[in-house]
Amino acid sequence: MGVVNVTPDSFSDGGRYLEPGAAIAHGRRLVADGARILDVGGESTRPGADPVSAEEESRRVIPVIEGLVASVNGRISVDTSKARVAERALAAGATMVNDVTALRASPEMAELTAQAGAELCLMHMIGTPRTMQDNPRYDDVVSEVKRFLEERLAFAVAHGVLEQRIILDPGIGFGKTVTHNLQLIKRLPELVELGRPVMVGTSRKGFIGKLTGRDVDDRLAGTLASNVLAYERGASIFRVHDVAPTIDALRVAAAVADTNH
Ligand code: HH2
Repeated sequence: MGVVNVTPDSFSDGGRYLEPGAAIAHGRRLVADGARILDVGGESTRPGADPVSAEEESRRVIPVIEGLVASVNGRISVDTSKARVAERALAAGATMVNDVTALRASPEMAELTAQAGAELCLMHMIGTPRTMQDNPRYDDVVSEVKRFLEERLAFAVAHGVLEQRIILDPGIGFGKTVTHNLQLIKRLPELVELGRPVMVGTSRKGFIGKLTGRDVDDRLAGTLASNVLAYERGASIFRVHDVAPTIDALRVAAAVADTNH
């Protein structure tokens, strides 16, 4: 999954693709690089980010989704927690909703997604982007994230979303310390046990910066390592900014996994 951020303030590429033409060209490039899904977002979720209105978020993402639907061969996901934005994105041709609040911000998102027959990604987060990094605590982060995702999965299914359309995501960096993120990657098989595809979004995130001492523009090697380790532990969707190198890394990891002794 390639990231298309149509925002002025995303943590790694804010402001770069705010103009629709630039965002569409970027999405087309990511698909040419091998992305099968593009995740289009109009509101940053970086720690402390300011909320955006549904009108402004739609104004950012809808023209980009329309342009990508018309010009790329791949699934289009909308990264939003707002039902009004998701509704317009689905009408414009998106076929997946990526909701970092896992339907808690807009419970009506479930029916909307169900009616459209769209895929739905449910992600774990503590609090809101404004507050999530204020001293997050867990007794056991992996069991707590697992329990949360299990409950959200049941909620979505009870509201009509087909179980086979649901993807689960531990929410790397969303209300987690470096150690929490590492535990979630290390024990990813426990989340895979829930029986749904697991997506991970480690790309360029703060924990990689803390481990390597690298600035946000220089975290590709750390990002590749985290995705290969997540792949080995059963992740199947990798949300990244740098698609071509990620595909190379995963090809090598897959070849090792598939080789005969
Ligand atoms: N991470 C970000 C945004 N959306 N969605 C899911 N499901 N999982 C993630 O890990 C995830 C996500 C943060 O990355 P980015 O979009 O680059 O930054 P920003 O939120 O600042 O726009």
